[in-house]
Amino acid sequence: GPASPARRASPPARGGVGGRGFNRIEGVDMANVVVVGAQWGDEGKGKIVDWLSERADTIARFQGGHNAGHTLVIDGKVYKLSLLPSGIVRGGKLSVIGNGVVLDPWHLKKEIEQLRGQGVEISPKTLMIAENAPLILPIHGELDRAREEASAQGTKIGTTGRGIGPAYEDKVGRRAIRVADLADAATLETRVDRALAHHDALRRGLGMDPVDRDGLLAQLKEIAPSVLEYAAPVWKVLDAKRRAGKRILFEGAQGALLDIDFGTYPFVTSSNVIAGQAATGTGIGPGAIDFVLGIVKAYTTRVGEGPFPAELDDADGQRLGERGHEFGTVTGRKRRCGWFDAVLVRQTCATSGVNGIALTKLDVLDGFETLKICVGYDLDGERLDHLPFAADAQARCAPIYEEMPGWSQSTEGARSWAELPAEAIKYVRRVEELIQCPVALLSTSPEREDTILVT
Ligand code: 2SA
Ligand code: MG
Repeated sequence: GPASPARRASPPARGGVGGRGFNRIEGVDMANVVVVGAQWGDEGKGKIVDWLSERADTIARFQGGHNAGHTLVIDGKVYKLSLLPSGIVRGGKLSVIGNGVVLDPWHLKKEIEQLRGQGVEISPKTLMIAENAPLILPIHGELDRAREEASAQGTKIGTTGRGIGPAYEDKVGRRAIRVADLADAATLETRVDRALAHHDALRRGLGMDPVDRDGLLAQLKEIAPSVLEYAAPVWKVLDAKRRAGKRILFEGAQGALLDIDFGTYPFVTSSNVIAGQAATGTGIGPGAIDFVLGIVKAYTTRVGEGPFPAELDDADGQRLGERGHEFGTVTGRKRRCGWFDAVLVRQTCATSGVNGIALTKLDVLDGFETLKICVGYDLDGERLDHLPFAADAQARCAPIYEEMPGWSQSTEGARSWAELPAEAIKYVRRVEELIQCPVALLSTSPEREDTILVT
């Protein structure tokens, strides 16, 4: 299998193969691949997903909403996506938004118009949206932001303010308005009334005005055709694709440490982010997933609040942020930076069943005299090899570091192992060992060609 220890024992392939394709990654070819961020998001999924999407027939989003932010650079053109699957910018692909996504119809319309303005063709043949996907309404964003503002320091989540959490709450609370509901005026009214009975009570508690029911209904009726045009039974479409042997790429957003169950709760997003969600978030069985690719940055970053044991607030952290251009694409927020935390990545590789990782932004570590890797936590004198769930314990976890010599040469743009200094190769190998998962590829710059495949 792709993760077999025997394969890892062999030395790395010499001589890069440039950007010629993923066909040389064992297990990724001929497979339905799930791409997940294995840290707190911003691991560099965009480039990898774009690369893989070229070889896929269908690209599916399965969780999150427009809180994601993928930047794609294709032939020198920059495309910014936050809701639509990355495959949309490549012709001849089907892009689907699964039921696991929370969909803001107004944002959808805006993103489609923006991409069309850049020459991207989007039609119901190239974009399908699950009829059972719940909607994000303006009231969800309002509630999200009002709660954050009302929260005392220490309890703020640092959300993107896009209404993600409140929309998922309504889904689980069985009062969401779903894509299919837009098609029938009577259903829509019933659903809106049900949702507002809840929201008006909440808003009163926060000192907000009640929702303008008729205004909301009018807005929904106006936007409905823009969504319904793309509505489809996505599970059925994917089932047919699967039977026809078409390759499906499942595109994750955020990162596994933001997972609602396995992340640093409550400082998480409101969806399951881990790989299993690719199945429930689209309506395909787990057996359809052949390979899980975890995207891992060579150090650690986090946006928003919450625990971060390996965080640096010194010159090293500053340097990682500057060299790595660590600012969010969605909100422009400065990201918190720290050393590579092998404990957390080992954990996310386990919970997502990662078969291989793509290690990104190695070049950001160029020039450090000494590098540190977090290999365990000290909790009140006891050594832990995982992050406990209890918040008080998490807060007291002190990182245990292992030091490695850095390298002075530049690895930026390296396309083969031969171009990497020995210390960089050692670093990569140590990462593999510690996370108990093979490195399937190494990305050394945002350019697609600057990638080393480990075969
Ligand atoms: P929310 O808005 O309810 O999902 O916020 C809850 C927490 O989740 C964090 N969050 C993110 N952190 C990093 N990246 C995110 N999205 C983009 C991505 C990032 C980008 O997928 O790459 O490039 O802008 C993302 N989305 C949510 C958020 O900071 C809160 O801590
Ligand atoms: Mg991002």
